[in-house]
Amino acid sequence: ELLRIDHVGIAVPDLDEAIRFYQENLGLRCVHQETNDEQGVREAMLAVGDGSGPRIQLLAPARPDSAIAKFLDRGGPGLQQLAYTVADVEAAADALRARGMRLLYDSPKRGTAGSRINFVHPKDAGGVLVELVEPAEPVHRSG
Ligand code: CMX
Repeated sequence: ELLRIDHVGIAVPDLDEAIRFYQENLGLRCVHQETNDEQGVREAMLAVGDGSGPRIQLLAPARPDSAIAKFLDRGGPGLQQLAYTVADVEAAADALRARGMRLLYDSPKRGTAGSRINFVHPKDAGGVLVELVEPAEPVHRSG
């Protein structure tokens, strides 16, 4: 069950430059930054407006063999993924597998801020890389 949009991920070549661009030109606010070694990314989460809605995630490659480096090599910067919040990433992945979609990982990996994540292959989701995010904090279903 997909509860809401968690974030939209945008691949960028230079994280600091992209944060500056979004802050100065679009008025977004950087609320979190980290490096995820397993995913090979440097990333930032940006809040829009009052911050209650989905975030914009900026993703820059931390190594040349990473998924983001490959994405940038292929088509340059741009929208890379659409991420949904789920309460239980294993259950959500199982449900999508049962509907014939390929999940990229057999078991969840670590995402932003201690979340647990998996992805649907873009070829099985209409050309969109779909991420499932189970936040570290339990999810409130009412929002
Ligand atoms: N969105 C849409 N389509 C995509 C895509 C994307 N982000 N990435 C690749 N594709 C398409 C390619 O254009 C290609 O299509 P064609 O065959 O028509 O040319 C096809 O998918 C390639 O598929 P592939 O060879 O199986 O896979 P790639 O080596 O290109 O890698 C993917 C794609 C999705 C498997 C890889 O990017 C991946 O493992 N992603 C998950 C991890 C990730 O994205 N990490 C960074 C974010 C970390 C985070 O969110 O915390």
